[in-house]
Amino acid sequence: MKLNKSQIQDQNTKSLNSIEEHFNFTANILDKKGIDVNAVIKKLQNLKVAIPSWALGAGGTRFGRFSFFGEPTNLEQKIEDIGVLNALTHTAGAVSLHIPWDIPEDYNGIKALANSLNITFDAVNSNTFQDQKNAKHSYKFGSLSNNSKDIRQQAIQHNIDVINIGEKLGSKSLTVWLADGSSFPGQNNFQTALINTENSLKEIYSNLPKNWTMLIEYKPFEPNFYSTVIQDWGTSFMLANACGDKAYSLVDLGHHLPNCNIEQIVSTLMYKGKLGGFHFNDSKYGDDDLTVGSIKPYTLFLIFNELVYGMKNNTQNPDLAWMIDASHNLKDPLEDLLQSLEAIQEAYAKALLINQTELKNAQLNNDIVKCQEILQDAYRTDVRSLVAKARINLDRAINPIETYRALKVRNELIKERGKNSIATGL
Ligand SMILES: [Mn+2]
Repeated sequence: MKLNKSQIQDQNTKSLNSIEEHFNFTANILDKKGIDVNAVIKKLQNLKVAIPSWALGAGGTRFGRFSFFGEPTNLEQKIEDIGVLNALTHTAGAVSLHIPWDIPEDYNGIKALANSLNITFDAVNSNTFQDQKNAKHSYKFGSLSNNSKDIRQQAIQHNIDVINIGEKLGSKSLTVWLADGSSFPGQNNFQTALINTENSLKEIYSNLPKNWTMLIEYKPFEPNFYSTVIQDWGTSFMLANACGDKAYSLVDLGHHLPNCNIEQIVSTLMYKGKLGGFHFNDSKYGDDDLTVGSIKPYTLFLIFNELVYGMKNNTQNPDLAWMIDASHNLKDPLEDLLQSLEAIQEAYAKALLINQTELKNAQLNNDIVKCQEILQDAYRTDVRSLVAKARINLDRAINPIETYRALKVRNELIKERGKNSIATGL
């Protein structure tokens, strides 16, 4: 299934006049506030968010998995699905592969397909949280932290294999999320597990190609429920520093304990030049992997405020690898991803409206009320027409979900793939 420009433009004609009216109204107000609206739109146009290969089919919970009609059954179909998202939004121009779920069989074919849909290969993700088919050793009691040298070596080698796969596709970074930890007090020696992990990561790091980076995720709990070896940003930061200049921390929004101030973590890591990647999702209780912005949109905005500040002021921090890391149990995954992309663009746009000079002055004057007014004035602005304008400028859909539905994309996918197709993944 491939969408072409004329199909999208046909749909756009229905709402073009009203969106232009809406845009002119908003742009006029922002203009009077001294905001360069075109610069904001340019930034929105340039944002590229990677779609993870595991988010295109139905995701499972600990209790069950309800598959979705027309799921992609192979890597080619997953990339075609991202092509649909990209045709509608222009924001979904990258894929992040999970190995071994998505090992390409035909590298040239996959590269040519991605290229034809303007999709690049973002970070590759290793997996040592599951046992692989025919593996000699089990990761039941850990991988990079395992007490057994042979098991650690198998996990290290897997990460090196993932780097090699990524290199053939043009990826430039490896993301490591480690599920290692313990579920009961006394099960693990914390220091031994940490030392083993640090040494394993250093060995993987020494195998990184010259222009690659390594992104280290953290998470406080799950699948282990008592301790996780890399449980917080501090541990990730410490390990990244121990590895070297090409290692960075990766913030996943769902990987924090409730009420954690994620925006402050983002700020600190950017100041230290160590924020390498970002995984978007939303959650209420734990690592729920829900649609971006569906539960805590104001928090998302505050995080974007720090990201925008850091991208401007922290030249010591590299360009960020943006990715959606979500799972879909109930919604059509493509519709959910469109909602997430929209939420990211909206939060980014609102953060770009914050008058940083005024905010700085208010902070220096300890004018707390004014500080809040400045933030909330930006947050309360309806930026939907700006986000739509960014898409119109690139021949993309004014309303991606409406267009997706009007063009009956899911029906077409079911016709192509059948009702009982199942995507690889958990
Ligand atoms: Mn993640």
